[in-house]
Amino acid sequence: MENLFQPVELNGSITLKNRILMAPLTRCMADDDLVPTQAMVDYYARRADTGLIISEATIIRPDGQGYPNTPGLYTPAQIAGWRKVTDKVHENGGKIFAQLWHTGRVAHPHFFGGEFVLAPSALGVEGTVPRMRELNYVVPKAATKEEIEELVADYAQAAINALEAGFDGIEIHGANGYLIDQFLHYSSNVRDDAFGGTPENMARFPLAVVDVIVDAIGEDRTALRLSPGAYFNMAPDVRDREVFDYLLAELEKRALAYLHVGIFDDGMTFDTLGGTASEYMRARYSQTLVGVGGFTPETGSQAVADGKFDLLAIGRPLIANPDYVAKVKAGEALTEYSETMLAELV
Ligand code: FNR
Ligand code: 8K6
Repeated sequence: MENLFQPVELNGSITLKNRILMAPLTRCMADDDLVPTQAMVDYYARRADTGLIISEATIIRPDGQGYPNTPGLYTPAQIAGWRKVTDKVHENGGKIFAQLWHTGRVAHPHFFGGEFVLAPSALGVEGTVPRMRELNYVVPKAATKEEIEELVADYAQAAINALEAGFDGIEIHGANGYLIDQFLHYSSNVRDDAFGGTPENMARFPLAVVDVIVDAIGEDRTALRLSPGAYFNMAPDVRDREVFDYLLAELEKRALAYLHVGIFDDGMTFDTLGGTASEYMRARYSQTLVGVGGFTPETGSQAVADGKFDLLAIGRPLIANPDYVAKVKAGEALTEYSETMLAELV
């Protein structure tokens, strides 16, 4: 597993001390103003021996919220709260990116006192907000061109706020059926304007977000997570693959910090992709790729050795083992994750 412990440069710029990343993990533990708490400072600080921490998904503005107590990055108090997290992580020798989030059609007006939620098209999902079973998802309002422009600008502002809060960079949450992913799939995007109908149009909003953030904070500080296989809050469509083919070719022309596979289990194969999500992305993207989803240190190390991806993100095992990196280095047994661990920040 030596290869996991070698330092690595993110596209020639930011140097990480090892190849083990903390995957973004929503914990719903921010305070009622969506400000990070002291418990969150301690939780992240304990994991600073990973090569890079990716924060839990953090909303860019109020109408992006789809879960209780998820942190934000749009008020001075939220920025100040995150500053405490990033300072401690840096003090402990770590690096941390903020994952920027808007949940689109799985946002809920309950959280922000609004009248509607925005999405590419007025197509809702069945079901209820997790942990809030009384709240049914609503049918979203199709965003107007002006609303799309505002969203792009708000992503840029959140990225600027992230740097002000001391983050080393940002990862755009373009995965798991949230707003950006909703533009990229035919089952959630039936627009007939410049943002729908063709791969180029469906990739327009995601690429506009990437480019406005690159302009604001630099490509070496900008990363993106994508779920080409629709599997969460999303129904697959055979045509989706062309959209991701186009998007990945466009991303290959840029020099982002990294691209990240958004998946819970990278053992899943998708008929629409002709294999796993990481295989599909690796075949189309030659720069720094982060793999994730069901890996152990052994299988992750092997995948890196085989060139399947360059960096390994670890999610649930890092909830169960704050000292994951030290344990793996020392060859100690890892504590097994269980969902009951989500009740508390350790
Ligand atoms: C997640 N995951 C996730 N992904 C993401 O992009 N943003 C997020 O905020 C979250 N939140 C989240 C919370 C919890 C409790 C879990 C279990 C997962 C997905 C996560 O980053 C990762 O892709 C999966 O957990 C798979 O990796 P592991 O856990 O098998 O190493
Ligand atoms: C990004 C927000 C996440 C909020 C908490 C999620 C808790 C997830 C628990 C893990 C199990 C999810 C499996 C979903 C994937 C289905 C694959 C067929």
